[in-house]
Amino acid sequence: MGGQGRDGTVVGRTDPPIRVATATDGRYLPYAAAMAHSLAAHRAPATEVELTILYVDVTADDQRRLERGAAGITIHWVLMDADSYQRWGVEPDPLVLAPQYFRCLLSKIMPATADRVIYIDADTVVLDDLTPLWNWPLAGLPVAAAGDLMSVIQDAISHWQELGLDGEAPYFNSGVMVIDLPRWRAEGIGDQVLRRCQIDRDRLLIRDRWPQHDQYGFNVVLQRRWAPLASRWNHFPERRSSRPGIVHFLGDTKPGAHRTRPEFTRLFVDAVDATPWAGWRPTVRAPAPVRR
Ligand SMILES: [Mn+2]
Repeated sequence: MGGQGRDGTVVGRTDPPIRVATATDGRYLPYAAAMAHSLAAHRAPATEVELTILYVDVTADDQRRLERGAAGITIHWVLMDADSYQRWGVEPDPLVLAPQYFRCLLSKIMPATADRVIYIDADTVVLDDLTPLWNWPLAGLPVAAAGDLMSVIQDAISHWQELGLDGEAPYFNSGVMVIDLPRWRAEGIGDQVLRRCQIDRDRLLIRDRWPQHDQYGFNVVLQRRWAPLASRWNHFPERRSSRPGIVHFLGDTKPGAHRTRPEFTRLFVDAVDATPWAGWRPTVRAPAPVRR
């Protein structure tokens, strides 16, 4: 299928479709619904999108409800319970049965013919067509990602020296990743990340406070081996931006939270209210009282 572009050139449909993956459990489902809706609503009409949702604790009824809010894209559901892990040859350690770790299994789950997938966390809204992200140059590296709020390894991993890391190497956020699947398969990157997190399971917090989950393992395994994404593809809602492509409500900056800029909370509200979860709002903690 194709059409005529404004300048008369033939505009083909993207072939293969843009493949996107996300992860959720029952608790995060309204986020996943808002993300899927925003992904469908902001794609260019000629862009075909397939969304694979890695899930646990989501009923068949809720799967159909989510699909109703995301008309125009194809959705595949993949159950991520202990049995599935075992089938994919991954030890179902309770630590890694959480949705944060589901992305580590993507190279086993995506079809063997797929060369790429864009992973996007569920706590996001997509505000643009993903074609530029889909075509992002990886320069032979396994992944492209954007820098985290913690800019370098030594800010996030206190025992970096013990691990033989370079403290000055940049630290990335694993919430949006463009993934080269053949390279992941060849190097067993997902398995390496899971193993690293299991070995260091008691050290996955920054300053004993902010859990890093998979992101810890990715940064240890892929130090200086990731291509930088423009920050507009993983924008943090406490910062200003006139044109973000994806807003990521990470950590304490959930929609409605005190550090989240109101224009980004509004974008989330618009997205979730266009789904069968209309009216749902995250529970956010009030800012900590001033200590006397
Ligand atoms: Mn996130």
